[in-house]
Amino acid sequence: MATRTKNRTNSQTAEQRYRDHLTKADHYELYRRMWLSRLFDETLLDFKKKARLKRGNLYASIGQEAINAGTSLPLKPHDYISPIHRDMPIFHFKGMSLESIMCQVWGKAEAPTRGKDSWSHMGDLSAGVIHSTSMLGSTIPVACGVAWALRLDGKTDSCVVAYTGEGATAQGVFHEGMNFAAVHKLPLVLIVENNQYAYSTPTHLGYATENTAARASGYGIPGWSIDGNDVLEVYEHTSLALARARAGDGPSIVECMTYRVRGHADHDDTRAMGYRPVEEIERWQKEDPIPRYREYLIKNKIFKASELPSPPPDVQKQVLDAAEYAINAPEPEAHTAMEDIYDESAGVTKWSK
Ligand SMILES: Cc1ncc(C[n+]2csc(CCOP(=O)(O)OP(=O)(O)O)c2C)c(N)n1
Repeated sequence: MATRTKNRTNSQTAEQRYRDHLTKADHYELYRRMWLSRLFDETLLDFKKKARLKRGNLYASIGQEAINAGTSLPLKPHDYISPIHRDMPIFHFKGMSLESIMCQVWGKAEAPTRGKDSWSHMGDLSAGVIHSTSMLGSTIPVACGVAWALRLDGKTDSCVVAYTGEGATAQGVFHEGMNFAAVHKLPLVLIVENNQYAYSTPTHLGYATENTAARASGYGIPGWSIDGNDVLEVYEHTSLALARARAGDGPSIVECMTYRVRGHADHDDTRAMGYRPVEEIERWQKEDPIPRYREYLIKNKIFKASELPSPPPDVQKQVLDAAEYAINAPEPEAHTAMEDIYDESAGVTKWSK
């Protein structure tokens, strides 16, 4: 695992200098976002256990909260994200309401897909969230397409941040997308959430390079493999990659080394204990990004311990209220099942029996 420089010196690197721009309010926002991510997952897992949520699989990002918070804070409203299944809290940080995300989880009429699809298979272009799908790796060329369109439209200050797991970097389309982005210097930042397992496949069976950031040199672009459980390190490198993209210098890869604390999804939790060494799980639990950051904030006298409740009660209430909102929201009506499927304005004929 990459380690962070403990004592900052005058010879800070370009990416480290971004930390100095953070205000006290920014630090609290990073802390809040990490807790919101944790509570989002824990609340849904609890609701499922209690049968108050009876559908779908839950792909938790527990342990990966530093990535959710650190990559989302530097984004501007006119940027876009191309997220994947473990990024549900980031949909919210990019501008979608927690209520609409919860309605998607419960399949309600108010959900972006109006109950037609599950979990992260949704998007909202008005918030800058590109629709996420199950086709891992294929999200990269789609993100490149959006970045290309931004360029053609002259929107030089807008970037696309695409997320992927380390497993999906082995897909052919991933390579084609990254190569295309590099050749055309597209404003793309790729965040690799390297949580050490692609379902039950460990990294040494997934790639033979030292890490997935090493692939960047094959595309002729910068790649950093960083401590993905250190929210400030994630924030710094995302900020640097975004600055490069906005300046027209093209894409970069930020690989965040982290750990998938639970199974692939909730149905895999028990089995996951079997395919991972217990010592490995315990070692990574000690790297929990939330207490690590809390300790940093207190040690560096940015906050007093009493100012950092764990969890912050207002965040807990926000998540619970949004879940209750979805539970009480109306179910979709049957006739809406065939709506928004075909673009009839483009002459596509509606399916009929
Ligand atoms: C093209 C494709 N192949 C297989 C799958 C099935 N699948 C869903 S998630 C997953 C594991 C992905 O691992 P990784 O990319 O490392 O992300 P993680 O789930 O670990 O965050 C697989 C194999 C899929 N959705 N799409």
